[in-house]
Amino acid sequence: MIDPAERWRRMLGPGMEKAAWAGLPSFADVAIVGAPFDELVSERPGARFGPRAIRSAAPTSSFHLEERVDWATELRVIDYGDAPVVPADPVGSLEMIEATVREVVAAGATPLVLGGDHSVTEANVRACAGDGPIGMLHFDAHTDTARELHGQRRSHGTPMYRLVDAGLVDPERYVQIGLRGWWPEAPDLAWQTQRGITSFYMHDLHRDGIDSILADAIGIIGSGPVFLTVDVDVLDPAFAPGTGTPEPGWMSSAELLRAGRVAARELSLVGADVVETLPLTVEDMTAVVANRVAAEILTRIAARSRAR
Ligand SMILES: [Mn+2]
Repeated sequence: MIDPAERWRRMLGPGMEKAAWAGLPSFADVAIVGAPFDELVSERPGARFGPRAIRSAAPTSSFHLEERVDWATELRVIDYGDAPVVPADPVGSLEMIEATVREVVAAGATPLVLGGDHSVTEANVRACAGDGPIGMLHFDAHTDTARELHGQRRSHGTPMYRLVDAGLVDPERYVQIGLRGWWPEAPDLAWQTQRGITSFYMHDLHRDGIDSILADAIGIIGSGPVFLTVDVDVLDPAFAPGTGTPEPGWMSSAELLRAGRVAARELSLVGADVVETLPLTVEDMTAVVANRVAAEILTRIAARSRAR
């Protein structure tokens, strides 16, 4: 059994060592990790409550009607609990998130991280990328590739710049889907183009449809290792009102669920996250959608390992 309190003492307390019996069981295929962290948002705080809300939004069954896959019986999935974040310490908290995800990777399991604001993706990818670079499939209304936001290099608007700049994400194998709205501005977009990042805007999605866009994205990313990051603000606020920086203009829950499923089926995922869920109420609709995206990813990881 895992005792989260023990982890807090071990990772934060001076001189505290991991007990031999503690840590991640090495027999898990996938480990869920909560990253209850929102210190780096630019607008609405509250995504720290996301992991708990997504967990409590779980359906009663794990059998996928359309896929005929039961991820909970076909995969060995454990909930590894939350990373030991420290209130008001963004740098320390992100280090703790990275360290927790590293434990999962070291045990040979695939991490599925529930955020948390989007800055946690930097920690997740640092843990998953190895020597890097890896590919990335990124669903978001925003690029999150700013060099700085409000003068800050660490922000939920900068993780993708930092990951590409650090050589951990290969820009030629990095695809963004769902962009729209009012941010970022021309210089950041020029940087993206110059680095070879592929961007699909909402008008591309309207014109070509999600299946066509996904096929293009999968072709660009190829068969190498890839991290899947889903910012729920890619959904229209009509579907997911509980998020830090809502942006009207579509996409639908149906498209995102399908995208999560197809991506996890076709790509070699080394990790995934679902971020920016800011529950408005205990039974928040956004948490329900975020839970289902995570379940779609698990379903296809299960089907892939069945095929092996
Ligand atoms: Mn984002």
